[in-house]
Amino acid sequence: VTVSAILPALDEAAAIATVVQGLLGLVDEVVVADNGSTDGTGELALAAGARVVREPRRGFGAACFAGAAAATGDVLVFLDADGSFAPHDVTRIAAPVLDGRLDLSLGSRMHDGNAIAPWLRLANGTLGACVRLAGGPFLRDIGPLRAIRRETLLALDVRDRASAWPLEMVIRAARADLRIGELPVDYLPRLGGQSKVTGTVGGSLRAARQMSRLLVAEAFR
Ligand SMILES: Nc1nc2c(ncn2[C@@H]2O[C@H](COP(=O)(O)OP(=O)(O)OP(=O)(O)O)[C@@H](O)[C@H]2O)c(=O)[nH]1
Ligand SMILES: [Mg+2]
Repeated sequence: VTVSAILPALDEAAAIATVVQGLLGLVDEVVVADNGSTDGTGELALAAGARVVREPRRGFGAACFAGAAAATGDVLVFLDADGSFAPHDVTRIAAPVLDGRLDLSLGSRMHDGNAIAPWLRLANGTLGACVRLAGGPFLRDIGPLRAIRRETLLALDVRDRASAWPLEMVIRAARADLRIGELPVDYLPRLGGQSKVTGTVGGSLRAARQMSRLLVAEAFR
């Protein structure tokens, strides 16, 4: 069984080489899905030993999907490209999928020791409750670090190509009665560069709007 790490990346030149190098010995393939970076992220990733897939269509989900489509591994592990996750947690999150205990393994950032903004905590608590209402397990976080078999993911047919991609994956997995579990993971400050999503007001509002829209659509499905 082979594992591909997938890193959606938009202008992460300050972090990408370190993140790629930290993963190279741990997984079979590191795929960087470069979402139109203009700061040399793609070139740096290639030089660091990653496979680089270019996805011109903007959006977190578009990049994740392009990475998944191009990956050759049986199991895919998604994580942010900014250095906010530790390589040892990538191994820990992949393990339950590799040994067949879970279909979707999630990293939860919501535990003591991690600096989580109160509103991020609130937002993820709310999303966890929504997943519960959709028939899934109780989750403390809907975070980006997660592992799933490639075949399983493609069969879920996740449609969102922006910030609701991670939430939609979890809701579809719950609806399909897949085994979903979460483990606490470290959440580190980004290694450098600029925040695009929850570190900015505009990015947070955009993500919140996209996720609310998805939840409404799913409620009527
Ligand atoms: N492909 C793609 N990736 C994105 C986009 N926006 C953010 N990303 C990537 O998604 C990951 C998460 O984005 P961040 O900007 O780190 O958002 P965040 O983790 O909520 O905010 P920070 O606290 O600043 O790290 C990073 O790897 C980004 O490079 C986008 O539109 N397209
Ligand atoms: Mg980040």
